[in-house]
Amino acid sequence: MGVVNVTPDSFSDGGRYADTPRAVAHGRRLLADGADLLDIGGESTRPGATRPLVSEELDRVVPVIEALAGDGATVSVDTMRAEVARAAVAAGATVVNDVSGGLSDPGILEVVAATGATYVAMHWRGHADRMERLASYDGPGGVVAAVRDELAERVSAIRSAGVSDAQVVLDPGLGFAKGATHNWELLAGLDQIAALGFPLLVGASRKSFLGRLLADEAGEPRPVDQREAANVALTVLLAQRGIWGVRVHDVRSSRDALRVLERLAHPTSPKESV
Ligand code: PMM
Repeated sequence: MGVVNVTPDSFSDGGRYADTPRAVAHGRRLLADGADLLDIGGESTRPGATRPLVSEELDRVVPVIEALAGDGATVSVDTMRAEVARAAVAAGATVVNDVSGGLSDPGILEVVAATGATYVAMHWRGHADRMERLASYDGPGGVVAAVRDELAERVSAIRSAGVSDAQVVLDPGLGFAKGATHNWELLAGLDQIAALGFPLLVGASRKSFLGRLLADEAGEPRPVDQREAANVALTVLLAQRGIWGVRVHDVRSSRDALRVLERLAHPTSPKESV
């Protein structure tokens, strides 16, 4: 899944694709790089971010979805709002990626049920202005058990809204009300989340826990645009564990790594011309 943030304030790409032509061009580049799915978002969820108006979010994502779905791309909308999800599906999106898992605007589940869209339900505890205060996981089993149990509660709500299990993908929500250690524990304990019985999506790309891992001797985190090799390592490891998808900003590097894995799985079937 390649990320197209049509926002002026995302931590990961800092507003580079904030207008329709640049966002569409970026989406096309990600497709050429081998993306299976494009995730179009109009709201930044970086810690401390304030929310856009519904009208602003619609103006950002709908024209981009129309253009990219019109090209034949499989498109996902990254939104927490029912109204935006409805307009996005009407514009050609077939996946609704809701970082709140239906907690922010429960009406989004009815939109998913009515349209038959695939629904990514991410683990979430609160909006960006307060999520850092919600990063405590003191119960038995720590962060992995808490995320598993809270996602299981979301699955109950999703089913109650009439969404079928076949539509659902779960996501542990790295960085959302989670510190760096929580993220690593979740990645190590992903099998416990997979045991809920749904495909998994993971978004690690460019996040600050990778910057901290790669910090310099003075403790300065590695800048956002220099964390790609670490992200590719995760893409490979997660693919080997059978994950449904990885949400990445640089599609080409992850796709190249997956091609190496695929080639190694079939070493004797010659494909290259030399
Ligand atoms: N992370 C971000 C935004 N949307 N959606 C899902 N399903 N999973 C994630 O981890 C996720 C997401 C934040 O990253 P960005 O600002 O670079 O898009």
